[in-house]
Amino acid sequence: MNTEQQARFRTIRVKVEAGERLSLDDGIFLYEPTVPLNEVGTLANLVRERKNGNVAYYNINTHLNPTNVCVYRCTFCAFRSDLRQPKGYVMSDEQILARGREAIENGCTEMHIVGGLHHQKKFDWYLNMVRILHEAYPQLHLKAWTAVEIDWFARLTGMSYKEVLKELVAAGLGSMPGGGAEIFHPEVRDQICEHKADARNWIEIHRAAHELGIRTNCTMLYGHVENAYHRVDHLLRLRDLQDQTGGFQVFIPLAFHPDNTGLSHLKKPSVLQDLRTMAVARLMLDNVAHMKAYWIMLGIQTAQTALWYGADDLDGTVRHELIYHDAGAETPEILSVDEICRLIRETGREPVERDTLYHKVHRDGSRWESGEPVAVGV
Ligand code: V47
Ligand code: SF4
Repeated sequence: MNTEQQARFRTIRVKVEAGERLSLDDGIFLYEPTVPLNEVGTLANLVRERKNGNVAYYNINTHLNPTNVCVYRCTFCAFRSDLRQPKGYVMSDEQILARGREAIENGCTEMHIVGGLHHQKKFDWYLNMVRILHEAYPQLHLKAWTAVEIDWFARLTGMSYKEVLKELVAAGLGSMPGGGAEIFHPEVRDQICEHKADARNWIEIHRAAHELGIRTNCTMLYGHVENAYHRVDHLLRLRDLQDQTGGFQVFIPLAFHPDNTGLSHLKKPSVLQDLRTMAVARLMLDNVAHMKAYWIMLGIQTAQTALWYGADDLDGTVRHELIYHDAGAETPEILSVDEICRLIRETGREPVERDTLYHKVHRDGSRWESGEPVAVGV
């Protein structure tokens, strides 16, 4: 760093130490490669430890992608299929219920459900899936449907976002995942997913969910055609909504995986970019309690390192993940509880099992119950 940059960094450090907010320009500055990653990481770790101490959270979860057939054609997506392509599939109710049974037998507390927007399936198909799973396995928390899917259901039915969400909650929906956010700025969004829900739709759906008491997650897909300005702008839009509602539980930066996508000429982001993005996000999103290092897409070693660059959560044991594995992720398809705890301890952090809503999980043999909310500092 030159002298001017050193002075700028000192000002940012003072702000972070005092718990003051960083600006758009501060965030863009922290992305400059000449600002040492270690310094940004150390600042992010300060906030991480202030909020979450030495704990690293994980959960025991499974994924369900009921169909990969999708009307949209996001250029970054390797998972989707056309209606008549051989790789297209639609799961039956029996297959879906079998996944629920398998989840319970394996001690899962959560099922993460997202998929394609099938050309011929009505809202009732998606709604019924939530209902049958919830009726059969009421203890399994259903974290289901991204804002892109909620927007699609509203288009299919003519209902408002809140009406759609209320029906899903009545059927058994527990919370919403953070997917579909990609990059909000239209300069990027128009290039990678021009047809699906835009930034305004995404934000309004999460606002509607928060107003109904539904907790949600938030994400950012980085490492493709966006630049530092687009990333920090995205984080600030999330921070603004969080100021208004407080409904986001965790932010998950999603590293782009190019294999088998319309952007396969791009390289996947480097470990340095992964760690810097985690750290800058931790620093900008001062009002979000948790940062998730999603090991499936970061790779295990980067996810472990990220626990010292702002992250306090490794997501879960995960079974049946398809979206990243279709796009070239080389991580295993599942980690055992022993492995995930060992990986956390290896970093010097203390593993704690949480449920989807960030309550501690207490286990007694094959039985489990959610306990107290995890403590989060300011
Ligand atoms: O919206 C799709 C991303 C998202 C690729 O809320 C890709 O706890 C990288 O949102 N390379 C879906 N990313 C996954 C998601 C998620 C994952 C884990 C936890 C949670 C949570 C949410 O996956 C999509 C898109 O942003 N995605 N294709 C790809 N080739
Ligand atoms: Fe469809 Fe989602 Fe893939 Fe976009 S990211 S093409 S909406 S499955």
